[in-house]
Amino acid sequence: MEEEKSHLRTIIHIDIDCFYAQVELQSAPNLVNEPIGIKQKNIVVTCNYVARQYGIKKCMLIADAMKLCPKIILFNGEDLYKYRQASNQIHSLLKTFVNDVEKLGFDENYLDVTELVAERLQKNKTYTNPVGHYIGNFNNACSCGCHVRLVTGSEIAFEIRQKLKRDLDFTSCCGISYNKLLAKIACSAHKPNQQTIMFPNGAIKYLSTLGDVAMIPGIGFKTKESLLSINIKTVKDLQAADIKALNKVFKNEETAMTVKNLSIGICTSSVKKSSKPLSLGLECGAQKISLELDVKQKFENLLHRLLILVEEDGRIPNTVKVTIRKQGEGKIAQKETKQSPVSSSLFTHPISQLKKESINKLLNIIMDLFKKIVNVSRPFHVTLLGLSFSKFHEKHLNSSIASFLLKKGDLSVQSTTNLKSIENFVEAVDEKMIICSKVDSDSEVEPSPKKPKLDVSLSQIKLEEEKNVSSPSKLKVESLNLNEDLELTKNMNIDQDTFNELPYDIQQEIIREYNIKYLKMKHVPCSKQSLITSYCISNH
Ligand code: DCP
Ligand code: MG
Ligand code: MG
Repeated sequence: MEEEKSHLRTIIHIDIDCFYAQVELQSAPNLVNEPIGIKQKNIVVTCNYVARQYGIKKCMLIADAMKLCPKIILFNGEDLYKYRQASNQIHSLLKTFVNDVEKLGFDENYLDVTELVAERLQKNKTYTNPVGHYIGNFNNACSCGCHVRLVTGSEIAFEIRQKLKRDLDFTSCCGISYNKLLAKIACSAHKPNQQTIMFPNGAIKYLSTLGDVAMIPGIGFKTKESLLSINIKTVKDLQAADIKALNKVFKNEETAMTVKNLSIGICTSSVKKSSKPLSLGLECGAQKISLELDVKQKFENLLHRLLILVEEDGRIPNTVKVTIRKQGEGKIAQKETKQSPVSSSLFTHPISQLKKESINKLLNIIMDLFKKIVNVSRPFHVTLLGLSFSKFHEKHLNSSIASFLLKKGDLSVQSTTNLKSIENFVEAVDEKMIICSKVDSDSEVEPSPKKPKLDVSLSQIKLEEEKNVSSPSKLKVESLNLNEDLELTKNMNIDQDTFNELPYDIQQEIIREYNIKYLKMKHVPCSKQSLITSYCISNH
């Protein structure tokens, strides 16, 4: 009875078939029946299902793939721009069905369709058959009524897959169950372009056929190692494991129970609505960078690429951060970071029309930060350069404080950098580029290009265990006197450094309160503040 309470939700897990390959084939539809692969460095990161018939697998060495299928056509997949764009379109389409959509990686999403199912069942009481495949005994229905809910969920999943095909031309797979774990496992049961329901009466048996414990989403490398130490290798072994033995190895009863529960299909994790990342960043690694000119050029490349991400994101960043890995003599290389506020006025939208002067200003800030970490008057050896933007705020440039604070100089610049030239620029970058966008949940982990995947099943596991969330740097913010908001705060009798460390929203709240106070006092101290004041009047 207690178990049945856990069947109340209806969750859909959706995964796009051979994602990168489908994206590439959209611009080469004549190749749809040919074996194609997507390469990053010396690896085929994915391939279409025609190529899979030759035995080619995801993350195979190109040399091995060529042996299996010499006529395979390879696309270069090192620039993630198209994939990221498609990924965002897919996520937006899914959000037209329900609000609660959690993005997992580039091509996977969870949808909690519990309410939608309830609405449909209320309107339409007729009992329908499952759409697609199912695991478990459909005729031996659970007394809690979840069979009917899951069948309704399978209708919704079918509609979603149809819409994805019709609107965005992607085929996909869906798993439908009463929790995230089982929905994800069901999704992989029949591929490609199919869907599967996992009924509760089929879950334990199906899980026992998965083999390696690492096949369970949520069991990562460390957990697998701990389990191996007590000779638990397969899901079946884990299902039969003595909880006392697990308590001993994990030294924590809760963890032991969670791990054991996963093996029998119990998972209480909720679908967390994906939010935008806290920061957007890129890194560029190299054997040796020792000239200031090279550093500047590499930062310029990173900046152009990063601005494309900012454009797609749609928000305006308020802080820029530089990361450097220095190779000291005889010392172990360590990463160092410095950050600085940046003025909103530098970011006009669309970014494609960003003024050259703004880009140069940003580059100067970046180089100043670099020089705070590296003494360029002496020989230096850097092996990694990183750039990120953070402290975002939603853009409403026409009505925001930022637009009132636009500097006259920023408006007078003529030349623009268009997006096409930015893209061309990006192609010229040959070092390993790593997207290091960290998010405030485990929802989006973007695959790094050119990175061999040692174990496909392990890297797929991103549920609870391997949260790799970077905390915002606690480094003191160096004011470069370029942020008008900050200039304003100098009049406000508050500690500048403390103010710099505050999240953007709170900074704005303080400024707003300050101005409201001034309004009450009928005193407007300077022209910039009077602009903010007028903003306050028109918006409150
Ligand atoms: N990817 C990557 N590096 C990895 C794993 C994946 O670059 N180590 C990329 C290529 C894939 C995309 O992420 O197209 C989605 O990963 P999937 O595991 O979902 O693989 P596919 O969508 O390609 O194939 P499938 O049909 O098996 O889902
Ligand atoms: Mg996929
Ligand atoms: Mg996937």
